[in-house]
Amino acid sequence: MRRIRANAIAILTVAWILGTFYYLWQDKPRASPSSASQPRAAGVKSHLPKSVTHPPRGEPQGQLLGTFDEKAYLLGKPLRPGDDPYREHAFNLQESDRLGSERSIRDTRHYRCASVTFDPDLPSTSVIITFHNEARSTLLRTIKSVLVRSPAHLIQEMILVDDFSSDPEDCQLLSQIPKVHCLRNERREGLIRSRVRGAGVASASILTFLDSHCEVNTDWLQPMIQRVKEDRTRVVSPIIDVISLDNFAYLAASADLRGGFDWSLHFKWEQIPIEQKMARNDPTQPIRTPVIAGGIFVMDESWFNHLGQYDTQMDIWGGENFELSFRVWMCGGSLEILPCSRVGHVFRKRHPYDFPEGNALTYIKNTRRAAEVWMDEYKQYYYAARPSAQGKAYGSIADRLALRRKLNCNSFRWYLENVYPELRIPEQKVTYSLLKQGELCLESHNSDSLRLAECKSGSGIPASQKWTLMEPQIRQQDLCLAITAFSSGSKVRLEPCSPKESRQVKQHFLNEKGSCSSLGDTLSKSALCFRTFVSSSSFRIHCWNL
Ligand code: LR7
Ligand code: MN
Repeated sequence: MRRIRANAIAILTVAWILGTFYYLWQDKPRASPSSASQPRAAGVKSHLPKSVTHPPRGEPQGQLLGTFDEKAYLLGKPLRPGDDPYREHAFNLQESDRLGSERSIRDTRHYRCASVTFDPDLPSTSVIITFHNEARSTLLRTIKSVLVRSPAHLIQEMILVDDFSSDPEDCQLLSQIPKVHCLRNERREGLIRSRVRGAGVASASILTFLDSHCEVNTDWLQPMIQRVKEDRTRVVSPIIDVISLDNFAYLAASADLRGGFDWSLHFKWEQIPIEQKMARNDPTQPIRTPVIAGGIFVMDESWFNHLGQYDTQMDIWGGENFELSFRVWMCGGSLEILPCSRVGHVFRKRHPYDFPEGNALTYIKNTRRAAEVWMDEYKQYYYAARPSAQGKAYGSIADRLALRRKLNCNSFRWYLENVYPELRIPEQKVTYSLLKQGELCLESHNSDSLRLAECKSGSGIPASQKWTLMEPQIRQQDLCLAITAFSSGSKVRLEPCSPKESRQVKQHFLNEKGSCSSLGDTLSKSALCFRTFVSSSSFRIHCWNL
């Protein structure tokens, strides 16, 4: 009996010593934060717990990767001595390779997140990662971090979409990892069509999108799946931590930010409005966001399909996050950032890949499509902020307009009033126009009919002769010029403005033969001269059929 008790004490003592050593080893300081000036890095905050994330205890590491030969994969593409480590990927490849495929990172969540609980029966997700010429070490770390830091039963599969990278093996070899599938595009498609392709083969009821150079943090997945399970119309993102592109240090991002934009459709992180910040007494609560950054989010699969996936005529990179964000909000859903979910991302200063149509033109095409389909009359501010977009090709948007009609979505004005009231609307220029035919001017009569009357000038111009060009309509207060039918010679009348009414689009009135390039031109009988006063002394002239 005494011997048994002595043995038990000895075993307990050894276990205690080993435990202490493990604790001390686990808690040793990590690499110091980089000096890279990342916009969102808030530095390591004092309230953050000191713990670091580790693989779940007892998970056999060998089994996670199956037959996949990690060393051979990474050594297959070494950085050659003397090569610029930033050249190919716009981050320090040498540092990334040196780190290996897995490392401990600081748990950057607010400490209260650790006690949040989740439903025991959360549904599983398909993780979709598209990439074009991603570095092997960052891609593998993205995948491994998901496998190691997610409850295994929540990861149904990981779908890699290789967007025509130079080396097909970058992707193919990874499909030896259990749950990992690899699809390869036959030609470069860009991230938007690639994601739609990946989503098309996903078998789980929830989709999770990730960039190809991420590292997910402790319990990143459960908060997002929980919110989407409760309400499928929520589209949720984590807080996106910063992985230094120079030394790959993992830095906590501020938890007080949301996604915003300016009128040129340039994404930016911005402070949560002060009233909302004051009202936040629980740091684990979701943050409503007008737009998401775009790369890292979780969305119900049936909701993704119902809402029209993505605009697949957008190319390569850019703009799809606005299109998705406007669509989600305006068609009955919501966007949130969940502070208890953290995912690191390597932010870069340039694109390391080529754009077949050029970077600027591609961004313009994509954002123009988003503006034309979703921004109604407010797209004029987009064009004012990005004049170079005018006249650039953007393809047909008929399908997306039909989708918007089918889904019966709210107007952009609704979005501005209800979701993003902080976005300042540029001051309306008091520009008005006269619609002139010969010596006569178009004027409204008895509020809804039109006639030609003697032109007034200066301060004597009556409201009935003042017209405003609010792309794509010509307005007088809430009434718009409209053709009555789509045949030539159709009458023009005044009717209530409707952003969805294609008979009100100004292009219908355009007289292609009319030439009124200067003020003194004699106009044909059927042409109207539309003078837009840019300032008191200069104006532009357009021609129209009446
Ligand atoms: O032709 C391409 N094909 C691709 O598959 C070009 C890119 N890609 C892949 C690429 O390998 C990467 O995995 O698409 C992903 C995004 O491209 P990045 O990482 O070069 O760009 P980014 O980090 O600037 O991307 C942000 O903006 C994009 C706009 O189209 C997308 O929405 C990205 O998903 C988005 N990334 C994030 O939101 C992560 C957080 C960064 C921020 C802000
Ligand atoms: Mn990225």
